[in-house]
Amino acid sequence: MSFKMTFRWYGENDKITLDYIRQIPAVQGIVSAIYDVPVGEVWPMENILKMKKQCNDAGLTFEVVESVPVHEDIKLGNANAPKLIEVYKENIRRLGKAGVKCICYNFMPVFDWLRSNLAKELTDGSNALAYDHATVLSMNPLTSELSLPGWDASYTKEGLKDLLNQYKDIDEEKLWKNMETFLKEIIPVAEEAGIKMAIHPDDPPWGIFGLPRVITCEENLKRFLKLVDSPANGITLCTGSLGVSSTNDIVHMIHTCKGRMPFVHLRNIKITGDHCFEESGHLSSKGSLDMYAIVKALHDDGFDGYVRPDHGRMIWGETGRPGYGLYDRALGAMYLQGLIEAVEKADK
Ligand code: DNO
Repeated sequence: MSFKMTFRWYGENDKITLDYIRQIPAVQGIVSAIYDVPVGEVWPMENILKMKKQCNDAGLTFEVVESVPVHEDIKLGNANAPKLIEVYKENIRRLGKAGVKCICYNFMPVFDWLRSNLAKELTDGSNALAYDHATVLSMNPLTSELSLPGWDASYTKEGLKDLLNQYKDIDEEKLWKNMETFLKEIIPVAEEAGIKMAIHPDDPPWGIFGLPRVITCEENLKRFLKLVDSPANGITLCTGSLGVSSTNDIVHMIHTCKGRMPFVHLRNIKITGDHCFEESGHLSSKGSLDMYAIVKALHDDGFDGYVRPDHGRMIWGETGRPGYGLYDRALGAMYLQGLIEAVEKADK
């Protein structure tokens, strides 16, 4: 099967259980990670196998890990990097042994995904994550009370200040260099382990707080793929991350990166102004992206990999982890599966 529909699960502490997820008809597999091991440490085999068993017992596969986080020292390329890269390699080997086929990770300095509002009310009464550039520019990461899911809550104010200081000398070119060093080490290990590495684009795809971000546009995706020209060096094509930049043409990117996208996050967004957006429902007509054209482009290029609905709105009174409720992601999975079935059958 070419499109394997998956669903993100945050492990035993996720109030959305595997029993619920298995009831979404389209979903075949789980995307998860070992969450109780600090970044930069080896994941115990026993935890990995336990997760696999939990998924399999629920009738779901466990072939995609999102994420194995990259330690800041690797992105900084400092003296600790070599030993942390060895740890990373060991995690790849272990996941390969457990049958994992794809690892999603990112190379965003300090902050992962960033939003200014975690619950913006939309016109239909649901709420969703949103980003307003002026609000973000006015925030000081050292004093802000804003707690975002992508922010590592374990940073103390001092720790964060120190980290931001270390990045003072890291411009885009240095970040590229450190990324290349990392890839040259890990990709051969991934090849051997039967794993495809899939870097997640920067979200949003522009620099923030003076920190460099490079996985942002088609030209840079091409550059990335050439750093190590192997099928094991791939991209997580996250339509919602790349799509908020009006100069990014997702369908064009899909053709450009053909064969190098083992994992796709299919999510719609609505561009609401210059560098401003909100996360809309998955349906094409609700946002700025043509989800049909995206699914069709993947199919036309012979896509073979994992997809998942991404952030959902909070609907029907649901509360919980922003972007990761059950209902809207389940609607997304079914809508996307409808598009997939249609493009596949139209070809027969
Ligand atoms: C947000 C996600 C990201 C993603 C990481 C991958 O919901 O898409 O946090 O998991 O960036 O490393």
